[in-house]
Amino acid sequence: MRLTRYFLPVLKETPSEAQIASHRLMLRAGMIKQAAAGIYSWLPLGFKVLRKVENIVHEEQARAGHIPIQMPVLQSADLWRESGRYDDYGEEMLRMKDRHGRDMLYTPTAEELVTDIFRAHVGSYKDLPLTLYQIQWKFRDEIRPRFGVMRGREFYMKDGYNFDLDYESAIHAYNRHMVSYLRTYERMGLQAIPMRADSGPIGGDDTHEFLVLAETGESEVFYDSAITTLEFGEREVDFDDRDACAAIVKEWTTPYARTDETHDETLFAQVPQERQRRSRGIEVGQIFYFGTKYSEPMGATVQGPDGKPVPVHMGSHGIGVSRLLGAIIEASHDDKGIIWPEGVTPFHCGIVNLKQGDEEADAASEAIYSSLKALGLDPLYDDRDERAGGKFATMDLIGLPWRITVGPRGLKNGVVELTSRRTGESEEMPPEQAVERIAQIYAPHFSSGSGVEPMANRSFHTWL
Ligand code: 5CA
Repeated sequence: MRLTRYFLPVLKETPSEAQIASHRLMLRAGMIKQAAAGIYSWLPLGFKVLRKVENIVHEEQARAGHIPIQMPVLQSADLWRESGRYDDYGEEMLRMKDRHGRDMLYTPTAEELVTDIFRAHVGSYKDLPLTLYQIQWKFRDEIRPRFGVMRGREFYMKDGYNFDLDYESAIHAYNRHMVSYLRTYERMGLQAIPMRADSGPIGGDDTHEFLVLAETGESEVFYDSAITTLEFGEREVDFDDRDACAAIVKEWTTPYARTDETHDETLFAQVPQERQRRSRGIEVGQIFYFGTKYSEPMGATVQGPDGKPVPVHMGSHGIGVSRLLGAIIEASHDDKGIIWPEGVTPFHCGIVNLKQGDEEADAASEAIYSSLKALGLDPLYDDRDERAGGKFATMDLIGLPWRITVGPRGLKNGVVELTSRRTGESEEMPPEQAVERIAQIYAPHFSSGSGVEPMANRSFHTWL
């Protein structure tokens, strides 16, 4: 993309309504614009990152064997009356009437609707296990929407629902979700710690929240620092292997880690003192096992092996897709702006032409731009006729992890400059070598994993 053709409405001033870095930076970098309290339009740069985060979620759900569907945002109140939640949910639920006077609502979550799909189409235990999920807009009329996309009223969420014959199978589904979430967050450059939590209006006994440690987080957390040394990495997991999944869950749930809702001072005191940490965290996901809470009242049963109908065991599993953008920025920024992890960056690198209009600088920048694109990479070329300082400031603000700087002086010696946004370190090298380096950096991030290939050879949506 050429910056002169793009729509990147960056702000010079710090917006006064933004209290935390991620909100400030998302507004300043032209990623979002508030449409109403807690409701945002996603501008091109923000929308691109949202799609990248969403794509990682889809890929990791596919890896775990979960199946994508799409349910509507507007739902009839009738199903919610069946489960008893229409009255229970309270003022967070946005309610409305259609022209016939029928009660409708904007979905805050979708246990009822997915259970209705299940009971209509699944009749036998032989069709289990089944996990359906969607990534869809939700609405919760939060009393205090704040911190931008972090606590919105309209927000984008991945919600998944497992249907299993018995408790053991449902716990395996719970474990499978925990394992797949660990890898999902790591691919976004985040450490998200599973912590025992409280189930709130979703209900159920077993639940873990995933928290990204950050000063500005809304949850108070208590944990054993040993948990922060765990890394999922490139493990190959057989998601059908119950013991393998359970072992990974054990690894992550053995060190003490709880939110204030379930914190237990006596247990915490058993953690060696030098490893006890109290901090704050951003909740970027939550998994629940709630057994037959919805299947029983809604009659979601299957014929068991003995021919008798049994209510299915269920759980639901959420990821705060839009909130994740805020969490990633909270975890990765500096005074100058955002620092995107390679896994979610909106563009793979920036190209800064220091002297637009100079024949050699223009030609070299164009050559780098087209070589990167030919390799299937997605560069942002700042081809504006602007001062170098202004161009650097924009690049630093929008946080592309790598920048190639092209100027007449370097070109006289046959070099351009490759700069890391994270470390600020620069290296001079011939243009072809800079292109090669960018290609190597991103090779592991392509879906195929086999290196950088021309776009046409890659399947972009491996989850479909
Ligand atoms: N039905 C279950 C799981 S599918 C559910 O709704 N879980 S939840 O309430 O925990 O929400 C899932 C995730 O959505 C949360 O972990 C959080 O990351 C995100 N989320 C919840 N409320 C908001 C909000 N107001 N703004 C942005 N993200 C939110």
